[in-house]
Amino acid sequence: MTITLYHHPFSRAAGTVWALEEVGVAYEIHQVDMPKGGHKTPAILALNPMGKLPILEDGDTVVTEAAAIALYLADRYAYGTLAPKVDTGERGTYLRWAAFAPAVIEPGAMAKAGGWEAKPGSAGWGTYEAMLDSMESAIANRTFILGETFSMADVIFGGTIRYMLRFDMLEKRPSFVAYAERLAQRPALQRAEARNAAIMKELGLAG
Ligand SMILES: N[C@@H](CCC(=O)N[C@@H](CS)C(=O)NCC(=O)O)C(=O)O
Repeated sequence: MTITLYHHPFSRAAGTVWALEEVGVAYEIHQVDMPKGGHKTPAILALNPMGKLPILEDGDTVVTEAAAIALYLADRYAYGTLAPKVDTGERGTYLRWAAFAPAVIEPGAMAKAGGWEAKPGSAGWGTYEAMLDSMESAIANRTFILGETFSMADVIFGGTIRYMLRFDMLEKRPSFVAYAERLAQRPALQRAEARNAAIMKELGLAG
């Protein structure tokens, strides 16, 4: 079975390369020409009607949503290592913070940047301060979300923090910066960054 990632280096698919490198399976990268609208072609829309990347194909299985792809890969190919087993207490913590990234951090940061008016009690992302404090509680006094054990939740939650720090979309709290520095030591992340950089070079894109 072939695993194919539909990718463009300026999309969230760049983070999915990290997830793939962590699980250590063989995969192919299919470049989608986003600047030319390649993500809105009938072939891509048939896989993801949103016309968005990343998209992962694993044999006949199609998964979209960066967080869902990472969770899928961990369950399928690194169950019990990068994904805690379902009968462990860690599983709840793992899912909690993996879901927090796309459900709270992404819209919460967008709301802050865009000055969106929304009732904190109704909007799933609540207030910006509560969001930051919650994020801090997930990683304070620990190396990774599960303590000393690295998991796919760190790729999802930590990947979001890394991206937002890099593009000044998040307050640079010392715990966030230190966590991002710990993640940068992961060999799989370094391989993913090298692969994304090589693709950018191939496509003539500046980093
Ligand atoms: N909720 C999706 C968001 C995916 C997304 O917005 N991808 C962007 C690139 S990072 C995209 O494909 N944008 C092109 C478009 O919407 O036209 C996920 O987490 O995977």
